[in-house]
Amino acid sequence: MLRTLARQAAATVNHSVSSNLTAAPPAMPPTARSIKASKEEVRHGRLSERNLELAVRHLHQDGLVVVEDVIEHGVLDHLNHKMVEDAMLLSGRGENSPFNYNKSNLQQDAPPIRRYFEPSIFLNKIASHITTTALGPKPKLTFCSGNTAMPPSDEIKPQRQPVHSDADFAHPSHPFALVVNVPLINMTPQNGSTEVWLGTHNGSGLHCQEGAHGERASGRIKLHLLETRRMVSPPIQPIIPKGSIIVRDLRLWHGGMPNNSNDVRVMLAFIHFAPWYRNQMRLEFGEEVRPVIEEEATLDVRADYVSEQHAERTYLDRGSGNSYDFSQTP
Ligand SMILES: O=C(O)CCC(=O)C(=O)O
Ligand SMILES: [Fe+2]
Repeated sequence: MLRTLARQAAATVNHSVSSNLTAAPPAMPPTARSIKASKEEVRHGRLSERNLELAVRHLHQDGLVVVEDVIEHGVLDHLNHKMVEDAMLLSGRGENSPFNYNKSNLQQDAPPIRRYFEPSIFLNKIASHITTTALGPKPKLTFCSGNTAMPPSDEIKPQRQPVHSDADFAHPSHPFALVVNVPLINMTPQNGSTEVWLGTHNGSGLHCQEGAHGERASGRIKLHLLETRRMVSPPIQPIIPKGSIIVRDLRLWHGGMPNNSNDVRVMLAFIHFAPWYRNQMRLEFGEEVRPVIEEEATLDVRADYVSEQHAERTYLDRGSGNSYDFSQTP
């Protein structure tokens, strides 16, 4: 009986995926939709009603939207300088580096101390305007990290990740989490712009995946589904100008790509979970970050504080993507 119910449930979900998969092929290759924020919008930390409508529409339809001209370049450069140094250090740990799927893609946290905690990056208001509109007021911020695509070196041969969903656990079939990505430099196919499979958030779930959470290669999308989906809407590697934010549905199929440039490509990743979603992770920051976070009214930031020295000493030992738990309590 239970088995039958489970099969029926799977069939229901599969139906929406397959209708998604068998739609007529588009005349044009898909493109990531982007919006340009005006100076006014950035100053007020809010998009106009028209741009906000576009942002939520693209998120709904494609599972991804880019907003350009949101973050000032100087603050990105300051953080990038430090994170590139850190990336070299982490990468030097080889087998013990916090890599996701392969050693050319590292899980990398930003230094969680006041000197690098720039609110326009970590608590970006345009990003929150979009996520609060899509998910409801006060999304929980419980994940604050980054993905670094390493360039070729004697030790590192850049490799692509398998196409996967970061939602590698049983999850709701309606939007529950949005990833805010902030690349610290221009992101292009040459330096490993993330491959994205637009529209795959709808109807996706565990039934599309192989590799359970906790395995090194978890959340991989089944190959036959990729082949079918490719006929409808092939994957793309968008060009994302520095200063942009990307908002992506956590369920979207995607994969880190080889970085064949000479530059380390750091892309920060923050997850805004819907206010009703009972994710239990917590962030850790140095004590001097506390006043900045306590002023934050739009997001529900779940954080603990330690001395700045302790934060600085320990943040590079936090582990790879699999040490995080994006699921919710019952
Ligand atoms: O680095 C990227 O472009 C994406 C990395 C990623 O998706 C992951 O590690 O889960
Ligand atoms: Fe991922």
